[in-house]
Amino acid sequence: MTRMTPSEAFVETLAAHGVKNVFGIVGSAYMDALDIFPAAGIRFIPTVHEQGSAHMADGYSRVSGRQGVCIGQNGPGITNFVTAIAAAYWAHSPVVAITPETGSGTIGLGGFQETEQLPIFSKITKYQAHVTGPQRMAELTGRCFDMALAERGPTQLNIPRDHFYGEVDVDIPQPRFVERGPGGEQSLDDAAALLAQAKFPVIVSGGGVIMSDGVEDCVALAEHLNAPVVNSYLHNDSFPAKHSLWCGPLGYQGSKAGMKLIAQADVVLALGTRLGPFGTLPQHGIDYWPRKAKIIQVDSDHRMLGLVKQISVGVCGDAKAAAKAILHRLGNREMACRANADERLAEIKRQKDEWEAELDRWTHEVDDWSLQVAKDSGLIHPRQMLRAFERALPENAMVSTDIGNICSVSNSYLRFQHAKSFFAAMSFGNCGYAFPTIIGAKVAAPDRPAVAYVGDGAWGMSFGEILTCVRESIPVTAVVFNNGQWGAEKKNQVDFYATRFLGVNLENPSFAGIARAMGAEGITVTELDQVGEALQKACDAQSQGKTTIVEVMVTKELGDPFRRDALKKPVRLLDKYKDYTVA
Ligand SMILES: Cc1ncc(C[n+]2csc(CCOP(=O)(O)OP(=O)(O)O)c2C)c(N)n1
Ligand SMILES: [Mg+2]
Repeated sequence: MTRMTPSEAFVETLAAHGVKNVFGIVGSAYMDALDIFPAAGIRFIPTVHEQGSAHMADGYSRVSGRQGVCIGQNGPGITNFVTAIAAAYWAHSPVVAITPETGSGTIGLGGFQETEQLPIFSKITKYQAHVTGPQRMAELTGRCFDMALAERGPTQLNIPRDHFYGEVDVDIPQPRFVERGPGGEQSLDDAAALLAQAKFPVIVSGGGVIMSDGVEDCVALAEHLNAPVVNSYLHNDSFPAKHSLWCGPLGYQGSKAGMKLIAQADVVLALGTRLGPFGTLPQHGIDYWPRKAKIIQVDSDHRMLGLVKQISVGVCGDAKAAAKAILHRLGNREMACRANADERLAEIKRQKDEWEAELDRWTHEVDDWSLQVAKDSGLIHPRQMLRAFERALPENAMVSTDIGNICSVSNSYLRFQHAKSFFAAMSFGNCGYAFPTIIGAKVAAPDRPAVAYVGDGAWGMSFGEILTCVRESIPVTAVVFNNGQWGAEKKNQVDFYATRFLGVNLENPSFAGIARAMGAEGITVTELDQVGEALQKACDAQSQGKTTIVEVMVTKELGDPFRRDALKKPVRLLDKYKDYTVA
């Protein structure tokens, strides 16, 4: 054991766990530890808002596969983390939120910046540690790091601020990696038996495939089965889009080809996916989930097995290891799907060609309201812009997307060749996710082009972090779709509230102008043929350390809504409100 201060024990444990970057805003609560970050080889990246810090930690972790770290001042600095930690929870991101707390000697007296910090995060973390005294600083710091990776989600390290001071004798804990296996023998045998009999097997490749670095194994298994592969919702980078078996994402604004193919499945292998409810709802009017098919679900969290969809076989295992083990079991076995392989391959091609042709034709929305607002606007349709950006994106780009109508529609147009390239706001669905997340991703992968897609409403929530890009030389590109509205919510007022618009129209300044005033580059795109050059210029500028905001002016038309399933036509019983029904 070595004698050191608890601050030293804390910082040494961060270093032992490979921490190179910590996102946060300074605060007296942990300044004693912060002071020695540089000597431990840790870069402190100050942000504009703690929500940004935690999203950056999320983006960092999603690219690197390592823990992302954020820290802030007790009380308000920590409550500012909440939304982003909830987002990281649903993205399965191993974020360690370090939350210095009010001093242990005065807690409960209602002093300065005091709130109980553990209950707030109890439902959005996988593990919480409270440092009960200086002696346990190193141990619990190490445990939070190990737990974040092992449990695939955020953990909280809560440290009463007085515990940074003093002297302790400690051994610095080294990282403990938990090796995951493929799952139980019996369930893997059962899975292989079902696949061997399948006449129309389909694979759903989920986030677990990405997190386990299992894409190659998923490809090998798909090729053995000649099975179409669909991406689970917002995991478009879980299978290479150029592969002939790739059929695109399920879920909101996903691929009709993928949906029509999975609808024909007699056996589905759901690999590394919890089959989240939002990602498997009917879309484009297609109720594609094959209720009669046998479902094999592989997830490393046993609580996800059979949670949302009925399954025939549940494998509690790592997606990569399970794919390997299943392929090994299929080895030289007789496969029912061999007999009709040519037909199925032809069907895959037919469905994909049809969907691509439809996307090519589908340049604008065709509902009455959309046609009306787009008619004389002189602006470009969002779908056309999205198609143009799809073509212009560099192949190794990382893309984050926000929550909004245009960002959601982009799901049809985002294709990736490599895993760890797509960072959508996942099931928590908070506006303001994409921009700080791509900043964190860029810190983890500085050589890759980093692009965020953001709606103008969500941009208002998050553009402050341009200052972080400029001050800290973290060059990224944000594509801001300016339609002058909180479009996704406006769509509900179009569909359900007889176009009684309330709180959805936005008066915007020039976002390109604001970017320039903040020290970044700003480009305004009004024409389709400007997209390629603007994105190229913005990505090139990243190699010169410059952040660029590409503001894209588009019509107000709106694609299908998120939640038709969750809204009802308004009913009013009181006279006073009788006009507030459907026109
Ligand atoms: C933090 C947060 N607040 C509110 C919402 C509800 N919401 C979902 S989409 C949306 C509109 C997004 O507007 P914008 O970013 O302009 O994108 P657009 O829909 O216009 O493409 C809103 C307000 C949310 N998801 N997250
Ligand atoms: Mg908008």
